[in-house]
Amino acid sequence: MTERTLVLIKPDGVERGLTGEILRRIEAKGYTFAELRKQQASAEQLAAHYAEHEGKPFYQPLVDFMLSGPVVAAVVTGNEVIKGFRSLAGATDPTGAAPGTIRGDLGRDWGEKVQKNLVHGSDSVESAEREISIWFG
Ligand code: RTP
Ligand code: MG
Repeated sequence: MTERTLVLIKPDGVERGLTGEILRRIEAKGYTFAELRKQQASAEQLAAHYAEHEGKPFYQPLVDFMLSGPVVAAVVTGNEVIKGFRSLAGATDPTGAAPGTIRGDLGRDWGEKVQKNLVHGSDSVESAEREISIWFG
């Protein structure tokens, strides 16, 4: 089924010059960019985006990290793209993420309070619609 998902290239990915490499992998997989925009996230956007994590120990370090530089936000479309992009991204912890994935090939654990794992992808149809409205209105 054709779906859309919200992908973020997090500040570590933009800062390390990996935007092109990450977008290339998504496009090479056969997905399409319906929207694509580099932007500085606002505190309000991040509070909404990460509401499910409020109260967890990594919440404030995560928000601070996401505010530390620009992100690239994209609406990506394709058949089963929600699951497919998370498969491309790999496991949350870049140290354990499988080689061949974005996090496995390009990410590592920096020993910091939050996992700087390069990308975000929505985890369900409901999350995708909610997150797309946060980032693209
Ligand atoms: P995402 O939402 O970014 O696509 O990643 P995910 O589903 O794999 O991970 P999730 O559990 O939703 O966590 C959101 C983001 O919080 C950071 N995190 N750091 N213990 C830690 O250091 C830790 N745990 C989570 C990561 O940036 C993760 O992607
Ligand atoms: Mg998540």
